[in-house]
Amino acid sequence: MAKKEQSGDYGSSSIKILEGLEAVRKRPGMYIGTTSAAGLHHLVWEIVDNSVDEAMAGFCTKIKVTVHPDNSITVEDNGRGIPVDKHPQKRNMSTLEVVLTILHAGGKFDNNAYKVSGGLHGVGISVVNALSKKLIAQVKRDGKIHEMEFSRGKTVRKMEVVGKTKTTGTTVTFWPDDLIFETTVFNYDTLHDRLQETAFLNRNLKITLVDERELTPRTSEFCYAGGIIDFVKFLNDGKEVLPGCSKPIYIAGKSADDAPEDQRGEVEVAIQWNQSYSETVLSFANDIYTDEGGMHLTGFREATTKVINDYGRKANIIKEKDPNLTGDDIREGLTAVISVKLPDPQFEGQTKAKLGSSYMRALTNRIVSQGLAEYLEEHPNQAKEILKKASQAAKGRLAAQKARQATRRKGLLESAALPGKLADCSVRDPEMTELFIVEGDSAGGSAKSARDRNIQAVLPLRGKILNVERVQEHKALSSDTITSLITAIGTGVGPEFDISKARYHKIVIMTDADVDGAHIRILLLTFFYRFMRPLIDAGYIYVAQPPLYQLRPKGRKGGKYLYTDEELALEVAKYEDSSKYTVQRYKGLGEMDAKQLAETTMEPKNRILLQVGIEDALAAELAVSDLMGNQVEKRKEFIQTHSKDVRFLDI
Ligand code: 28F
Repeated sequence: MAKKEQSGDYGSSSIKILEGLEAVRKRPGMYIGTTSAAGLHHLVWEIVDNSVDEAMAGFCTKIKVTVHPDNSITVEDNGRGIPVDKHPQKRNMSTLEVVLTILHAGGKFDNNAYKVSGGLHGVGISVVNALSKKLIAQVKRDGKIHEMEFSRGKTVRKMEVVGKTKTTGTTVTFWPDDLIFETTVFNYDTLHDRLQETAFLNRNLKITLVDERELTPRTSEFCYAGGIIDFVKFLNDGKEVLPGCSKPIYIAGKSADDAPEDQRGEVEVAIQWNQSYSETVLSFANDIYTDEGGMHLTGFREATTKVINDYGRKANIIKEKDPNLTGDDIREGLTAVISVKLPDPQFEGQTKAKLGSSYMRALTNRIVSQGLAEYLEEHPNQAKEILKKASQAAKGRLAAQKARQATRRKGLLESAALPGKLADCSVRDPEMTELFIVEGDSAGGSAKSARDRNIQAVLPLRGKILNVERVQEHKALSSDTITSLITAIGTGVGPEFDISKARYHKIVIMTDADVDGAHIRILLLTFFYRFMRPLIDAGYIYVAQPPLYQLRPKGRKGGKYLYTDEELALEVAKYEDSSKYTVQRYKGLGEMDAKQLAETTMEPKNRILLQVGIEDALAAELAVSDLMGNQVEKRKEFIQTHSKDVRFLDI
């Protein structure tokens, strides 16, 4: 017979609750992915997603996120307020306490609303509670203000009424636990970009972000009456759209009303082509960015390719004898946002960012086909522009095929001759070998003499490399620099890319520490991101860290190498005055002699390489298509270099 639950005593359910939250604290990565900055920000997404669920259910119109000076965060919504009555299943606990202390207790609010789930699919507020050294929840409901306080998931203050109110809503303030997180400092841009995206995906929802950490608080407000139409306009901001196509195409639909629960869904899509050559199609399922696409994206692609080819043939723009336009031709220059909502989405893929619910393929296909066909019929001028753009893309594709064949042929003809500039290494096993990409011949010279010629190859690049984001593929393939990179790396590009053919498993970008070097690094990263993305995902791409300074004590030869301004400040602080030392600032790799370059930047035993990874796929996608497009002035490092500062100690 189950022991009678006494409130306050440690009945079985309280122990279970503690075990649940202990499990979260023992393996936080299982619930929020990492305990790095990304995991820290997941805490915010979990809380905000609950408010968004309340908005989707139709009861919340405003969400406010405040970063306080101590890096605690408050999220406040004007929804109904988490119920405070006794929970139906857990008799001696309020629903509020259940939601805050029992894993996955959020549950679906009512079955006709969709539950937005956070990046890791809705682990719920209780996880945030477990990973916060303090959390205060406040509910305004039934004219009263109710409050509870927790520490690391444990209740420190039972629910009490602390005041009266005429409004309703839920407010959660939490202090991330520095025993758990590598960093507890929130990043304004990360919060800004994600909250803006959430506002785009939930039209008319007003989201405010306030950062109190500066003397004058910094506020951003997002509210988009156009929803994903405004999202596409934002993505195309600064880009030239097709003539007469200033208004994105908007298509929306849902499953039949009598569809069974496991076949229900809503689809909305906004589409607008620009004159660029790259495609930016962002797909979401229940507001989760599906970086690996899935059934909704497949349905979208099938529909657009078929409808545009059918229209082209019917309007005799595509001639009888012409082959069909391919999906790539049609999507060149396409910016689109696909947002689907479904009751119980199935996610797949290694980062669980691929929609597996197979019925969404047909549903998305049906809705987009119908909507796009109608649009083309009603807008013949825009239809002509879209077909024209796609036909130009087809010509470019055929030219790229020829250029790739030429690259291959050139390679074959000159017996796979490697680019003249490449100083290759003698070891053939790619697991062991490294390719250093350096800018210009002077750095190339010192790198060639500094390297270990058994396992280290050097490819000097002359001058700026082409910004591949802004040209068609065949143009990129006609640049010597790009083709020398492709030939040296050996994997091929685009459809022929084969990572097993990589000639090195470490490809190190070693550019000067100045603005020019940063620019070359960005262009190289754009090239790898657009043409050899699997190399980044596999962790083959690195950035070398040459020293910025050498501090030499007076009258002594040699000295200490310093890699950051902070390191310099710490070293200088050790001297009572500056007459006791000199500092050399390295502006370019060419200023170091071979020995210095070897021991500071190239020798595996004590160099520092930063591995390049895509920590936030959406941020990288937006950055590349936005920053690397024709907005020349907005250049900034876009792919997260894991500042692991991992010294590769070759054991
Ligand atoms: C700052 C974070 O968490 N807002 C929330 C609600 C509203 C309801 C609710 C939440 C447990 C399983 C029902 C109110 N009235 N902001 C938030 N607002 N949870 S979380 O219910 C959760 C219960 O289902 C709510 C009527 N129905 C639902």
